[in-house]
Amino acid sequence: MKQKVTFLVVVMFLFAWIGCNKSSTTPTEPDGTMATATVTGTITQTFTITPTFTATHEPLIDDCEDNDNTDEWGGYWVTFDDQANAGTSYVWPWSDPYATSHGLTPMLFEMSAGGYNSSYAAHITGYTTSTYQYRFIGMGCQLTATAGSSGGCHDVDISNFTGISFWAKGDATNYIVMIPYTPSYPDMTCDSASLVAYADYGYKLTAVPTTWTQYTIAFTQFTQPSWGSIHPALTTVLQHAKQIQFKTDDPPSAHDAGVDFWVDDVTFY
Ligand SMILES: [Ca+2]
Ligand SMILES: [Ca+2]
Repeated sequence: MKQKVTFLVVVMFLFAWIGCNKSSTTPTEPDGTMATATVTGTITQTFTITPTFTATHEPLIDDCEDNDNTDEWGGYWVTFDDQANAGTSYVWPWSDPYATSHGLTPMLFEMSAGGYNSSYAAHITGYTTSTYQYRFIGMGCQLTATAGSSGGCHDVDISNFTGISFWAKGDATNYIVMIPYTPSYPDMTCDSASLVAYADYGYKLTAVPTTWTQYTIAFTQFTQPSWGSIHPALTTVLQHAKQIQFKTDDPPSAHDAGVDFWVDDVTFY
């Protein structure tokens, strides 16, 4: 933006005799007329503002090698379970609801030793129980620092990427990678329910092998479950992404005996 401001300032000094100040004098011209001072100036200001609000991210979400609970996009790794559905499924690292309901101090996500060709990876263990019919546990990597904060809940537009790639290993059961669609800033009820009644876009990872396996999934391969009744465009969901989730998938009972799921080198492409 360029703005040119020109000021023409004309100041006329008029001195009036008030009568009480006998020492004051009135400037006069040689011919005796009252003096008039004229000041003329030009002020030119030129400035340019270049917007820098377009955040650019490297595609890598996390290779987990710094062994902390945050990813390269500034978000947090988290776990979740069906405690909020009155379920009793268990995930390690603990979900906050599990810790709270058991009188435990909530724990930060911990990476596990033994990544894909590397030192660390994200890993969950645990089990599901039939207490909640649609039982589940899972983990997610948030894509903004405030994605899980009720005072922030900022999303990010990932629609410029083609898809997501990662290495995973499991226990020969089914998991699903999902992009939850939840309210985001400036809607401050952002911790409320899913915008699609939990029928999120996802891609099923069938019988995840017990050895590291690479998955490369175009977003166009993500679909909503057949029972979903709310169908936003995939692009809309990608434009308001807050988290990538990895969750146990049908059949639910398959995970009652135990869960062992790893993921590493999570990246968009
Ligand atoms: Ca790693
Ligand atoms: Ca990290």
